Amino acid sequence: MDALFPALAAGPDDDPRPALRFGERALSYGQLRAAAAALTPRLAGARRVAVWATPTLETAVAVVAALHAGVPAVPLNPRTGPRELTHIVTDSAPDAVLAAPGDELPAPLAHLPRVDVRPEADGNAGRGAPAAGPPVPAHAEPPPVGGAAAEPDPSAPALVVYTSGTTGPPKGAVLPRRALAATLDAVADAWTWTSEDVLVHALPLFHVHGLVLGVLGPLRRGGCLRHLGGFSAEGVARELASGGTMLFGVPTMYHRLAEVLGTDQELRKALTGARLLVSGSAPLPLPDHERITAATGRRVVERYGMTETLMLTSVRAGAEPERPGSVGLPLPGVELRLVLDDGTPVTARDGETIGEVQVRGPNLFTAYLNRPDATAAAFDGDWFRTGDMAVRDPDGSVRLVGRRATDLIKSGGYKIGAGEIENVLLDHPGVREAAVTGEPDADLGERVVAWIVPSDPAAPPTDRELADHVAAQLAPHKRPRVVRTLDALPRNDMGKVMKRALRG
Ligand code: MCA
Ligand code: AMP
Repeated sequence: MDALFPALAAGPDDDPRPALRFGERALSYGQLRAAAAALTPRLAGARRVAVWATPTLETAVAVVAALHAGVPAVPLNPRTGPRELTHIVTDSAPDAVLAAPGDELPAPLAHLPRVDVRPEADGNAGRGAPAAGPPVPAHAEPPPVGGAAAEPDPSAPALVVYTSGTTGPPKGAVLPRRALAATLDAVADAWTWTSEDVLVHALPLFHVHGLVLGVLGPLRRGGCLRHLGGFSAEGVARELASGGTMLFGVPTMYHRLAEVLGTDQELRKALTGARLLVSGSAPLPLPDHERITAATGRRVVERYGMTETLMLTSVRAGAEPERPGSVGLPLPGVELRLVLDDGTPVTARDGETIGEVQVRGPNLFTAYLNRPDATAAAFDGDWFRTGDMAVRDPDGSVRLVGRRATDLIKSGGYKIGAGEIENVLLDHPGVREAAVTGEPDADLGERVVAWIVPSDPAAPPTDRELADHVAAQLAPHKRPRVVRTLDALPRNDMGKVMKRALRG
């Protein structure tokens, strides 16, 4: 724990600065240390724990406590439907679920022992009361109750984060402690991120962007996080105008800010005054870049990463990228190459030759949980294949130009597999055939489009019915935004659906 969060070990108990603030609720470093320490004895020896990852203080405390106990945490999207949740819980087999008291947990979690997380438990004014309740079932010899867990090995798993692939259900990327430390130090170097920084964001806490960069990042620096609970331009303006120094967001959020900047004086002032605006998870379109720069004089810094690799490249704070659309240079410690289809590495930095991005470094995941086949397929020797296609400019910076797989959709910054949605649509009695594609969308980057052949052409299911069906089984961000009905799907001689022929 000390190795991951030196400030949490060293912070004086009476340092009044908040480490974490969610709305009106805040914890200082001393209080966070006490809250995590109160939970640790209950987790010690568990093989894995799930965290009901609402955008709250409880989630941050739960993850810090799990890291303290040396127990890998599996963050769960609280809006995940039963089908996907059952898969994740069966696959990751957690020994317990950590949640805020009073949060109602759905049926797929009902069999798990529950650990209530109480950040402000009585007496936690820097001391911490032991959490009530029995310890969760142990798989390893726990350390003595109340004793500090020994610092786990840097290669030990810290988090298991589920991420969608082209087909089948999401896979759990096992992220070692070393990867968290390496990526957070690398971006700190690129962004001159220090303990003085106050990060503002509204990202969900069940993905790398919001959880690793957005919560563990400030804690590793000894700085501060202010989480908005939910995204709004008003919240961003308020927090940046009152001490926030950095903003993290997905392009959809920056797009929504750009939409209102012209008329929102407060927001314009707040963004102008921020030290650093960082976008990632998907490409930030040039018109949004330009609108923000025109209104504030600030350039949004783009960085590129992946659940499996954490952060790979970034434009450095204060640097002017050579070409628009650049995601910057490989971060310290990251080795990055482009590879042609025939396996030849690209040596030219001509801004033209397109190859697949392959990477290696201390920032990488170790495996997909329970999926040695998928893990092996993801690597070319010891290079991880990202599936992203890019060119390199003469200064070495990377520009992403597309993805190898057409069956992966990025909507609102979420990665969505076409296959998982197709399988759910096919479960609907009104659907005979289904294919899912992504279409450009000014707000979401891409929107999910479902092409269906109805079982009964005279009475096709409504768009709303299908969207609700997917939202309920998987998660709301996976629901189709557009449904198109066809007599038959276009197929090639092999019977494979020709998705490139499906255009609106
Ligand atoms: C509408 N809604 C529905 C339905 N229709 N709910 C259920 N069933 C339906 N049929 C609801 C939505 O749930 C939501 O409710 C509201 O209508 C609006 O939905 P939406 O259009 O999706 O917009 P949004 O909810 O405002 O979301 C935009 C967002 C979000 C805030 C930008 O997409 C987001 O948080 N994205 C972040 C993704 C992210 O963190 N990605 C990182 C992974 P309600 O208003 O109640 O919510 S990538 C990563 O980690 C790598 C490492 C990287 O590089 O970063
Ligand atoms: P995820 O699997 O959700 O972690 O998403 C990772 C993917 O998001 C990458 O493989 C890229 O395709 C995409 N991505 C992340 N950051 C950027 C960025 N700054 N620009 C373009 N695409 C990005």
